[in-house]
Amino acid sequence: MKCIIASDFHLKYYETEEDKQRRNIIEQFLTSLIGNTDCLILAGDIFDLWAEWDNVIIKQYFSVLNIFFNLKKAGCRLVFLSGNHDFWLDGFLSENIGFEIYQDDFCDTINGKKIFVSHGDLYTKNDIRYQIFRRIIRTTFVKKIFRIIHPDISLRFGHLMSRSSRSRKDSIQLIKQKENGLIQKATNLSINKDYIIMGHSHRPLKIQINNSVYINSGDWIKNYTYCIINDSTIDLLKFDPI
Ligand SMILES: [Mn+2]
Repeated sequence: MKCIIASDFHLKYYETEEDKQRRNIIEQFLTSLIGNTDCLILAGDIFDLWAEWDNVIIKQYFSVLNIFFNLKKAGCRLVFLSGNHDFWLDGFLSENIGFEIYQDDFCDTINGKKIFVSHGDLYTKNDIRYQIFRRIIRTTFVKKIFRIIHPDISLRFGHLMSRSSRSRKDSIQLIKQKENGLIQKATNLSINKDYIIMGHSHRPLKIQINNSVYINSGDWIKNYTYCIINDSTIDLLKFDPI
């Protein structure tokens, strides 16, 4: 059984030329999986922002959503874990495309190996303020407020929010601290999991912890990396576009 795990595409709805090129590479990658992949697990921050209304989805995501739909039609199991950018999921991905949706963690046994997948934002550090913020922003109440406003206006606002959070450059020390939080979580899990996979740090990594393997799936802004489970092996690979 072939299982692919990827995270942090950060697909945008207001695209620069660079974003378009990135999306082309991501679409090439996803298309290459159709018909030869049994399971695709998306481990968060696939969309730079996800929102949907009773009758509306974001049209700029159409081409990628179409590839997911074709993957599903070709018999691929689809799993979607929310990240810290795409959590207001309201049924489109599950009902119209066929994703299984998970808000925090995903555990399963694949090829006889116990796997744990999570985006990672919950585990970067012991940050109570973030955990409270995370809980509040995911409530139906906040989601409804965002949805009351016309999509063209609320999405512009969402774009500004996402841009300002990105322009806040984290220091090397903070990045290291985040990465260490993920490794710490992986170490705790290594007692009863074979493969532990997370994203969020945007820094691809594969290390052995006790008898387990911890992989960080990296990102599709700089690294274009993904994780593959084939038979009884796990690997971290880089996608080479044509
Ligand atoms: Mn993230």
